[in-house]
Amino acid sequence: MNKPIQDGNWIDEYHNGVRYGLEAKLLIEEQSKFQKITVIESSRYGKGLLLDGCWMTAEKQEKHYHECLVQPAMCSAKEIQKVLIIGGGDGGTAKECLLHKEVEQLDLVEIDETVVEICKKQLPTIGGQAWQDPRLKVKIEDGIHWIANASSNYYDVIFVDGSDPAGPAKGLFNKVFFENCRRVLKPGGIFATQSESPEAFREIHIDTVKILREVFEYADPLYGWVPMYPSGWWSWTFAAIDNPRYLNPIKQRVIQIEENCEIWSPRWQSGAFEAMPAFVERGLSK
Ligand code: SPD
Repeated sequence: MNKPIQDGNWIDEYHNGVRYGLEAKLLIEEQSKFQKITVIESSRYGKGLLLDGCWMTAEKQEKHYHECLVQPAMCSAKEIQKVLIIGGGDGGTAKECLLHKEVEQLDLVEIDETVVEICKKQLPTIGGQAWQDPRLKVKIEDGIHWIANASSNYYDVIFVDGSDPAGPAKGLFNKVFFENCRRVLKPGGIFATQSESPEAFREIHIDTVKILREVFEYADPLYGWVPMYPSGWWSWTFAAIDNPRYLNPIKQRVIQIEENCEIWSPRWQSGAFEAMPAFVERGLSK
């Protein structure tokens, strides 16, 4: 992480001796208070964002990631009036949540104001109409401190849409943080977090699922693909208190949003929850 990312016409994320790259032009490189923010333009995936040299999103990739984080939770939680996003400064997670008309309050707590400003200007299609939606309230604060002080049993759904566990996102993978999320979640609610790649971040992935299983009564990872991320093989983990309701999308909610989805569908989701690789299954049972 944090190595130079430009090599001729290529922009790469370096991770454990492998380069994950796109043929692209560098548009912006800015050091914020927290991290290096890079915006590029590629012919394959359109404009994209990197934080500290790691791929975050791109115009023609974002649905691969955001739908898989958001729709299993939003289509299955008992209620979805009050929703919280920690991170998610590009607006993609908010856009997916706001497809649901039942949402009344969507709070987005992002540590880095510069990420929000740059994404609104340079990558406006990722957040789309979410930035103008009165249900969305953006709070520029450290999500880890914020959740520690939030009221108990308040949100129906909580999303953690952070970057990799280094720099400002490191604390988004620890037990105390997850315990606070559980406390703030209503009993019929669903917690969802990106849980890294089972290939490129094997230990982090397994540890994240294990910790979530200690903190919540139910927690299960779902596997999909975000081709621009290290290895392309990605995971999101869902957790709940009263029952593993994230496994069962509610038909009426699905009908409202399915036309907007490129990847997610109830059929895709049931396969993706079943797709746990054998080494993860073994790792979780140790
Ligand atoms: N290595 C990529 C991890 C990125 C997770 N978050 C992406 C932010 C998209 N909203």
